[in-house]
Amino acid sequence: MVREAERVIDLRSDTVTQPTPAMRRAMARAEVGDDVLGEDPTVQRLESLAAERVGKEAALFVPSGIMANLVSLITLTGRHDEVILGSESHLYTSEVGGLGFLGGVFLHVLPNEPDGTIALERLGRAIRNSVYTPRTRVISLENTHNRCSGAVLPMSYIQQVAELAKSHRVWLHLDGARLFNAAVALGIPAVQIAASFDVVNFCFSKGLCAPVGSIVCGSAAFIQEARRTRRMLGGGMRQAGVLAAACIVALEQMVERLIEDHENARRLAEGLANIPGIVIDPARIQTNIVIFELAAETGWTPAALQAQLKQQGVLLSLSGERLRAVTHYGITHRDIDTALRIIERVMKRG
Ligand code: TLP
Repeated sequence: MVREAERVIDLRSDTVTQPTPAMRRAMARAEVGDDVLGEDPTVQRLESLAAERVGKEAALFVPSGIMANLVSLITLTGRHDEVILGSESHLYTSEVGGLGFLGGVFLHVLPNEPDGTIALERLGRAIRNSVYTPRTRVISLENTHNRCSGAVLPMSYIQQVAELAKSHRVWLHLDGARLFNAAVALGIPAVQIAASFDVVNFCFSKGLCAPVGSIVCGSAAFIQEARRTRRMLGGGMRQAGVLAAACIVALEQMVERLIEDHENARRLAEGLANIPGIVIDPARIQTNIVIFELAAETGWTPAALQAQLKQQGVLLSLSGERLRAVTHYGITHRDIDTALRIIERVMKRG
């Protein structure tokens, strides 16, 4: 088979993005100090900018999204406590069970609906605090929802969960690894989404293109405690300003353009829907993650198709038993059309 892609079209994740030239310049120039001693001015600038963007008092820079989740949830919980979270959440499916292992926290898992929500009645029934049970301390939501094809949680749903959490004196946490994708898709500032949550994490190193870094945002008292948790986990960084400088550029320059990734994802989903044997409802694609299935009669398994496409220069990832394509900075309309042509051609041969 003749290879059509002139270069590799890497749709495995938005984590594969390279830092932009503006980021590299900012990194080279960054003023730095020892951040564990509280002396890195660039990290401090990033933390106040991030806190402001989500309307919280303070923020804490951490190396990764997984550490952001760990720092947040370990800080909010103690012994005998549990966190309620979704069966499809990244926290439950992809973080090596670290919250249980490192935090000694019980993970109370409820089924995610296909739109990334957890049914409200189910949540209401699950909250518990008796002598027989762990004590529910936190509800954790994910927005956008990775394994639910980048679904954006409806604002009305978030508000209802927040009321429920408040009435039971339970904290509400957001794994907002792709919070800005949700905000851009809804056409509202991120602060509006974040307002319902006590603690919000987001990542700079996904669609926003920074090389490294995530952040935890919350009240000043919470962040003070979170700083201890980060240190305990070994996440205190020294001259981290070189990284924070890129994250500042990410926040200032890379948010608005996420709309292009969403358009490309929709274009991809619509094209995939026209390929015989691919099962996808393009109307469900709201952001930059496109998850699809293969009809059994095609004879293709997701892993086999993934391997064949790789040989043709199109890289996809697996999301459970399904295939996943993620659009991001550097992926153009043209790449999407090329990828679609290659997928159609490869599948015909199967
Ligand atoms: N997600 C990665 C993989 O781990 C699957 C990806 O390619 O999508 N929360 C959410 C919702 C995430 O999607 C991810 C990463 C994380 C947390 C963890 O972030 P990192 O990788 O920075 O620790």
